[in-house]
Amino acid sequence: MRESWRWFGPSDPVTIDDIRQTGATDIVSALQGIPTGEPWSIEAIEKHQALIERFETNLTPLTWSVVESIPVHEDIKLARAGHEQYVDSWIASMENLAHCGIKTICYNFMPVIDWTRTDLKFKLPSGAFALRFDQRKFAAFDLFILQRVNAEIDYSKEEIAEAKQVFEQMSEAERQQLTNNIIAGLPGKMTEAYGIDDFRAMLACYKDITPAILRDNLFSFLSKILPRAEALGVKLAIHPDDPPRDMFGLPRVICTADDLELLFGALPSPSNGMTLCVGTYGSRPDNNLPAMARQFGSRIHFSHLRGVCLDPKEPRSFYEASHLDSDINMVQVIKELLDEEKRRQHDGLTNSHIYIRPDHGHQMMDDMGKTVNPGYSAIGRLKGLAEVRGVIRALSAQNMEAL
Ligand code: DNO
Repeated sequence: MRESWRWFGPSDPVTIDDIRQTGATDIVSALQGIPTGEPWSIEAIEKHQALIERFETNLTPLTWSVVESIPVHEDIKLARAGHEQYVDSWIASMENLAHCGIKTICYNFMPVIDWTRTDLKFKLPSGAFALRFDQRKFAAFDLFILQRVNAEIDYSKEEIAEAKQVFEQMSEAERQQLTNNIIAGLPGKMTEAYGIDDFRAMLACYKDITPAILRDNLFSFLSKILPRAEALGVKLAIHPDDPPRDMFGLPRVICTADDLELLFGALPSPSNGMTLCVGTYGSRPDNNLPAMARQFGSRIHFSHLRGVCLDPKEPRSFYEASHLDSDINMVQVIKELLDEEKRRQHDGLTNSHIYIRPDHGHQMMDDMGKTVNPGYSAIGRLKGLAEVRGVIRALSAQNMEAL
């Protein structure tokens, strides 16, 4: 298992020297300043790499090993005329990254929006803040702030009444905050930030795109990039749709084990892999995470370790819990990943390790007064990493004894 840590570049309040102290060995990063659809040049990649891999004797080295993410242009998702130029750019970025030795690439295929939360400061009983997705607030936004055309079709009468009540109880500032959280974006998102009119216009572009069409467009994109990825030894790791279900009438096609079976069945290339985002898949009660880790073991190149607690009364709502204390059996998930690594070693595979990172953490202690990237403050992630590291060490020691 290789412990990695996401770094958002020089503007990230958590610096590379801070990260060095966490004990993580690998960095997950991206060139976020480059507009979607433009290729990442070797020069730009090397410049970023030099910030991370700065060599100084007596300093523990860090390596930029995983890209999260190369964004996929909306024209590719829509298979619009002329989208091939964006596929070529994506391939060029991948080739240039491989040239610089970076061969694990996370990406996603969520239309219009990336990961979505309604609350960025949900207060836990401990006093720390967590990220939360509240289905009722989401519905209030969709129906009464965005006023999406035909949105009512997606909700029951009771849900609409409840959302109305939520909307009416919100202050103007709270409505604005909710709007920003949902459409202006969270750190690391791979889609544009929108104003409300642009957002409506983007949603309209997808009005005739069914899940089957979006899936075809994903498969067609992959059929163009996988042969090159395979030749370069690049491992692609698709990130699930977060939350894992259709939203705003937009189709989302990487949400469940069935979706993954379709993906790997259609395109069995060994480069066609996944990010096991435990928290994302785990925000659906019908996803069994340890079982998925086992079933798709050989496809997992990267894993976000994080847990969620679902609201028992409304299982589409959840908050991000402590890494080991959530609705998901994290110890069992980690055990499955370690077993997969053992299988790879047994089969003589050179790249047997799986990159893991503590995905999100609570905003706590000293970080509470600081400006942080929501979900990406230092102390909460450090706690998460330390907890999962303990599990990894304990399980690995047990494995050694069993030999
Ligand atoms: C959130 C992340 C997402 C993810 C992208 C992957 O914390 O999991 O931003 O990086 O969706 O492409």
